Order: sequence, then C-alpha cells, then structure tokens
Amino acid sequence: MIEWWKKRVVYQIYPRSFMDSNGDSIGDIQGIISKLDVLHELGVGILWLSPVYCSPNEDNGYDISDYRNINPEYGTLADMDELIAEASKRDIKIVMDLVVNHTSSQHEWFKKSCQGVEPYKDYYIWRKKPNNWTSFFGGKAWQYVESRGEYYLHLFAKGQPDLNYDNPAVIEEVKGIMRFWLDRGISGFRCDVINILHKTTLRNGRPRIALVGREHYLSQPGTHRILKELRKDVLSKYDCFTVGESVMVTPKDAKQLCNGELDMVFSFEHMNADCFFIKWLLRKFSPIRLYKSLAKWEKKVKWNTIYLENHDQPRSVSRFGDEKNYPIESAKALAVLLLTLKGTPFIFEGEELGMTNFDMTSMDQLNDVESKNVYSLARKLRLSENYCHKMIWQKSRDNARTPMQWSAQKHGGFTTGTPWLKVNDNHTTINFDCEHDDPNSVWSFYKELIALRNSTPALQYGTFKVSFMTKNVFAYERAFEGKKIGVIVNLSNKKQRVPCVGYTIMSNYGRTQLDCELEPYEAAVLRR
Ligand code: TEU
Ligand code: CA
Repeated sequence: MIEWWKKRVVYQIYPRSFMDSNGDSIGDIQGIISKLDVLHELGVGILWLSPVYCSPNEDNGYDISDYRNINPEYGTLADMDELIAEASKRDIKIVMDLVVNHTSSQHEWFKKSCQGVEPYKDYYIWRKKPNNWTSFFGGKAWQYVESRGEYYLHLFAKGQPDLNYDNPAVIEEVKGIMRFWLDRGISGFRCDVINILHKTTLRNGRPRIALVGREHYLSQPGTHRILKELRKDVLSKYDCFTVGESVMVTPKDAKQLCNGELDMVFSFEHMNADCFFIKWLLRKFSPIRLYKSLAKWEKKVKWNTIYLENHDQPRSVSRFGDEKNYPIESAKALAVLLLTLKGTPFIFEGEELGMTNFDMTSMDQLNDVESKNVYSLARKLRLSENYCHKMIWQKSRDNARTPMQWSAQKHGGFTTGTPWLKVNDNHTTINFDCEHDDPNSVWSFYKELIALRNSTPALQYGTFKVSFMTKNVFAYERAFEGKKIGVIVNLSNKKQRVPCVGYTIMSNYGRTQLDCELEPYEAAVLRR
C-alpha cells in the first residue's frame, strides 16, 4: 500500500505573510481558513504551517516560548482546531513545524534554567567557558548570563538557546509536545534542523569559514538514537508523517535518518547551484549543478523531497529562472521540475503565482535576523557596501517572506492594514485574482500540473531515470507498471538543440509536439 504522503503535493504556508483576516497587518489562521477553497482548487493535499506557536518573534516564530499555545497575533487554539477541521472537509491534511533543537529565551524553561531552578537547570547547554563554535547566523554561539555566571549555547540567534538532549527530561517534554498536536488531529511534522539535536561533545571545532564545531553535532549517533525513540514512543502510534530539515546532510546520513526515524528529509545540496559552499559566497547559477544534485538525490534515497523554495530561500524564478525576460516561461519550467521528479513535492506560498524576490531598495527594509546579523558582520569584515547589498538582495530570507499577492489592490489584497513587510510592487500584475481567471497564467499551469500528478501514478511514485543532461537541459523518464512519461526542461535563456523528443502532455509554450530545438526556458511533460 502506497503511503498517502507519497501521493500528495505539500503547500508550505508562512502564516505571517499568507493572509491577514483582521487588518492588523499580520497574516493569521482565520486568513488561512479563508483561502482553503483556493488551495483545494489548486489541488494540494497537505499544508505545512511554519510555526504559529507563542513566540517573541526574534526569528519569526522559530523561537518558541509556549509549544502548546498559539501566538495571539495568529489566533487561538480554537482557530487552529477550526483550520484542522475545515481542511479535513476538503481532504487536506495539516502538518506543523516542530522546532525542538532550541526554544525561545522567553520560554519558562529557559527563564528557570537561568535561575538554576530544578528540573530546568540542565534543560539547556551551559558552560563556564565558551568553546570556539560559531552560529548559523554568524558570530559566536555562546551568550553569558549574569544570574548564572555561565554561558549558554545558541547555534542560531541569541534568543534561541539550544536544548540539552543529554537530559532525558527534555526528550520527554518533546514527546509531550508531539502528542499534544497529534491528538488535536494534525497529520505530521516538518522537523526543524532535526539532525543537530545531540551534541556529542562540546570540544572546540576545527577552524572553518562557517559553522565552527559542526563536526560535533551534525547527524550524530545520539541524534539517531533520539529520533528512533520519538518514532517508537510517539510517531508509530499515529497515522502521520515526518520530514526532517537536515543541515548539510549527506545521502548516507539521509538513509540513516529515514531508517526507522523520519519518513523523508530536506537536503540543501541543490541550493548550492548558485553559490560556493555557503549561500553568501555568490556564484552564477549553473543549471547542470542543479540537475546533477537533483538526479543524485533521486538515486541515493528511498523516498526524496523536491523543493525549489521555502521561507529561508530566495524566490526560484529570480534565482534559477529569468524574472525579467521570461518570468512566466521560467516559472512554469521550474514548476515542471518541481512536480514531475520522484518524491514528495513542496510548493512554497506564492511560488504557484511566480512571485519574485523582494524589490528591496534599502537595508532598513530588512526584517530577517539572519540577514541583519550577516550584513553587519560582513561590513565589520570590510566587505564593500556594494557587495553586501548584492549579497543580501540576492540571498536574504526576506525575499521569500513578502506578503502573498492576492490581487492588484493596495498591499496585494493581503491586508487592509499596513503590511508587516512591504508587498512587492509587482503585485499589480503577479497576483492570484488575475492569474486564476487566465488559462495561460503560472497559477493555472500549476493547477493543471498538480492535477496531472495527482492522477498519474508514474509521476507520483514511478521510477526515475535520467535520459540525458547537458549544461542547460535536463531530460528524464518516469515509469510505473509499464506506463512511461518523459520530461524535458531547459533552464537557459537560449534556444537549445536536443534529440527529437515527441508529443507533449503539457508544455509551457502550449506546443503539442516538440522538435529538435527547445525555446528559452521551454519545458514539457511528454508521452512515451
Ligand atoms: O533553518 C535552518 C537553517 O539552517 C537555515 O538558517 C538555513 O540554513 C539558512 O537560512 C539558509 O538559507 C531552520 C528554519 O527553516 C529557519 O527559518 C530558522 O531560522 C532556523 O532553522 C532556526 O530555527
Ligand atoms: Ca491578522
């Protein structure tokens, strides 16, 4: 029997930017409920919500101060129950974000830990002297607390103290959180930085340009042990699925993480197709680097995840497509890649509209803590203002977080208030209202492609085989029980000569047959 999470398309919602129902400038759960019919029409089967729990928002909800309650900005537990019920009426499952590598420094546990109050004293990682580890957000990974006379570890922002997974009480707390939400009827978790939970040792790390100390916490044996325990004691008791966001994971790690621990993982490798090792070291996008990484992961893991965007990544049409000269063709070409590879596809809100990077004009518009930290660090390192701006404009996580563009009206119809983050000026042409009624829009193409995937087992869970790959063109074949489907994608702004390819099922140029020359950003699903 094929698991349901292999057949459905996931849609990620960043609640803060999705839809504001009460005019307070911030997206909320009632706003999501108001758009369920649109999501149902699009054809998605699972909604992954980025965190809506109580949080001081130092990292926009990835710093949680109460795991069992909803941030009043987003609504209430009753709203959450309503969302789960209303989504279920439309055969849509809800998946929450499990952020348990760290809490917020405003969490009761941390406040008590700072005071040395049992049993919270050892819920976090405290030391008299910091080691040389550095944070994902740049800078040192330790912060001194006067009341305790010690330093605590924070691999992310200062307001995100890492939990201590050598403490069994912490693991029991996590089980309680998971049961609380699964008992409310959610269908699984996207697990935040789940492969760094256990730190094998706090010894100094080898000198590196980024993430000093990572050899002591990336995919360690202790983390595998903990994940097996969570599956045995909690997850195995529910009809649910887990996808693990796993930092710098290798296919070998991924295999182990998906062997009695998680159901699937996100790899970051293909996100390096336009940078050197870390996202801030910019590099010209190379389609074949993207293709090679996608093809590698198709072969190396039992069940893959396919994504090109999320709330941490720039918009794919700005990054891998051509938002200026071929905005619609390249957005559709990326959709073909996203929705015909083998594995569960994850669409990020707005990707189905062809939304583009933030039209940022000044660093003052930045909201993202990572971008602000990295910008100030880069300036201290005497990198030129011009390079810093280019780096932030291209790679800031705010690129993905500008509000959803629902209409051509003021603020894109996202809010009747003043949006918490500026709405892109191009909402006048890139928006749901105009695209919904246009059969040639990006949104309509996504709807058609998702319907094709939802009705084609070869695309949902068929085999994957590379047909050919060139510097700019990727062609592959999917097959299931004798039914074959071909796919071809050109991610360049030039015509590309290819071996004659045949009749199309879908084409982003509306062609019924492809000859030996692809148009710029041409992509097609082919009869075989
Ligand atoms: O992201 C983990 C993470 O590594 C990201 O910071 C990513 O590497 C980087 O931003 C590259 O773009 C998860 C969440 O997705 C992110 O939003 C949180 O800030 C982070 O964990 C801490 O919870
Ligand atoms: Ca609101």
